[in-house]
Amino acid sequence: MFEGLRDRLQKITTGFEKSIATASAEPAPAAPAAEKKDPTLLGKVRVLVTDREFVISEKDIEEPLFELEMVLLENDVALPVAEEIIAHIRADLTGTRRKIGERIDTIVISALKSALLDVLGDGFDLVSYITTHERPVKILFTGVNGTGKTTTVAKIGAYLKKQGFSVVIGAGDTFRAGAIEQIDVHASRLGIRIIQHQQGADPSAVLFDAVQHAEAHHIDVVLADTAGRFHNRVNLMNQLEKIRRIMKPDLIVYVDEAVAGNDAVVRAAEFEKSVGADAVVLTKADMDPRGGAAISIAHTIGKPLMFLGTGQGYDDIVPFSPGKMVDELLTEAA
Ligand SMILES: Nc1nc2c(ncn2[C@@H]2O[C@H](COP(=O)(O)OP(=O)(O)O)[C@@H](O)[C@H]2O)c(=O)[nH]1
Ligand SMILES: [Mg+2]
Repeated sequence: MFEGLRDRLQKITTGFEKSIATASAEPAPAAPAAEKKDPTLLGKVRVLVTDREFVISEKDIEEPLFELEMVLLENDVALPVAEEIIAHIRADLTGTRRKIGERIDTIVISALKSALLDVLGDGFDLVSYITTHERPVKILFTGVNGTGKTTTVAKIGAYLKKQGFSVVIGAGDTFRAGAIEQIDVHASRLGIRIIQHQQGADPSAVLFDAVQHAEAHHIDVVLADTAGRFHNRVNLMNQLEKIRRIMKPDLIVYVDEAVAGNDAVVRAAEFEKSVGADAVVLTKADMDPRGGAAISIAHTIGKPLMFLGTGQGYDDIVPFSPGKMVDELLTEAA
């Protein structure tokens, strides 16, 4: 996951190392330690020799920062997000006093970490959401075709079952041939109850039934699969609006694939504007060497990333953790 970006980030921290090391050949003016009043000559010598520090200036890091921005953009990080990361690191590093012998990569990595954490947001803890909300919690999954919605519904069903919740799935993709069978196969493998109608039926009616079933049987969570659609296809978007009015989801989850990079971010923003989204799942992170979508999506649309899909098996889903993502990207470099 994200190995291409990780390799490049590793090289970048070396770039900072070189650039700052060159700049350090010139001692910085008056470091605070040197300003300590020490009347003795011995004291003055000690200050000069052991407390010599260098101040990192904006100029010293200009080149590696530019290089870093290029790396971020080449790895599909959205431009405004890349700019924000760079500004954050520049502000963090400029004026930093560095003692002779102190490792620069430690300073750079910690600035990069805090910049990444800043844009990654907090994630979304679905288990605690369900625990603290009235049941059934109704979750509507939406997004374009083929990105992994149906698989994600099955994976989240399996995940929630393992966490001790009861689950019902609503087969709301009545549009595509084979879609009902697909989710039906997942549900029966996982031992999850599914509510389905015929192909071509009104998806709002199916999902309404799924909610009623959950209410009647005190089921904790309704997971609603839907047909893929583009935000600019008026009919399908109207249909989604109808589903929203009838099913009254507690959460709308936008699903897209990490491998789509910036396209996923742009589409997520469009969906957020038209039907709304409360959280995002990015699938196929296992096939994404770049990581740009995962880095940019939450900050761009202002909604948290909830899960990453990491493969085709039911267990291949992980709650998104900003800390883990940053470690994943900077592990080799740390
Ligand atoms: N490698 C990988 N493949 C995935 C992941 N999630 C879904 N897929 C695959 O993507 C394809 C489309 O998934 P599907 O759930 O049918 O997408 P939908 O059209 O949005 O419902 C299937 O072949 C899935 O197995 C994932 O996290 N990693
Ligand atoms: Mg589907």
